[in-house]
Amino acid sequence: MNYSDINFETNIELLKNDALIVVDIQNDFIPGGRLPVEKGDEIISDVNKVAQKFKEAGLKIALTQDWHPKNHKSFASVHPGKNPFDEYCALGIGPVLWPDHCVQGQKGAEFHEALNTDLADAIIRKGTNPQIDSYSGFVENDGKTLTGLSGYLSSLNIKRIFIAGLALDYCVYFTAIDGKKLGFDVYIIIDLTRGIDSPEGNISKVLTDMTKNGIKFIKSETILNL
Ligand code: VGL
Ligand code: ZN
Repeated sequence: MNYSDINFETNIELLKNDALIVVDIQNDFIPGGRLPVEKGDEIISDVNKVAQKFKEAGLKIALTQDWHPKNHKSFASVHPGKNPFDEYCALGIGPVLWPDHCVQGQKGAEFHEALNTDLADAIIRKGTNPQIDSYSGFVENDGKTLTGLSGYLSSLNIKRIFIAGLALDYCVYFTAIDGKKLGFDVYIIIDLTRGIDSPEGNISKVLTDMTKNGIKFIKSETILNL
């Protein structure tokens, strides 16, 4: 499935049980960083505008932050002989290994300076267990350990989540899938995402999978024109 095959929801209003989730807009995922997502910088100014809309509507905004201890098991550098993007599968790690990225306390783990973090109500850090990755903002890659994001949203009676950020085929995708499994109505603001596409074809695969799972897609203009 290509971007051009997406069916967009156009009849959207912001409602009181909505929240915005902004995934991993951190220096290491932006061109110049250690795990750069191509054109990742292009989404930031409109993410801020959408966040402003949510704020004006009195709605919550949560950011996720990839936040790894150094020597995280997802880093190729901790596996002798392995290189970034090599295939590797272990419980909670894989299907590929990554360059060192988003190391706790380092510049690469900070939110990009263009992102308006003042608008955030909550920041959820993930990937903090050295042995287990967390692509999803909700559940670690062991499939069971919660980050707390679902509790935060549920306690506020949030029913519908809108997701933007990086990377489409990893953290955005898994956040969307888990959000849906946890009972939220999930919308991806597709033009406010960019993907890694590793292995090649991964973006196409996740677009198909999200569609099959009842995740919906909108364009940022639909929100910005409200
Ligand atoms: C991500 C790979 C490793 C992401 C995080 O934010 O999509 N991808 N860690
Ligand atoms: Zn990571």
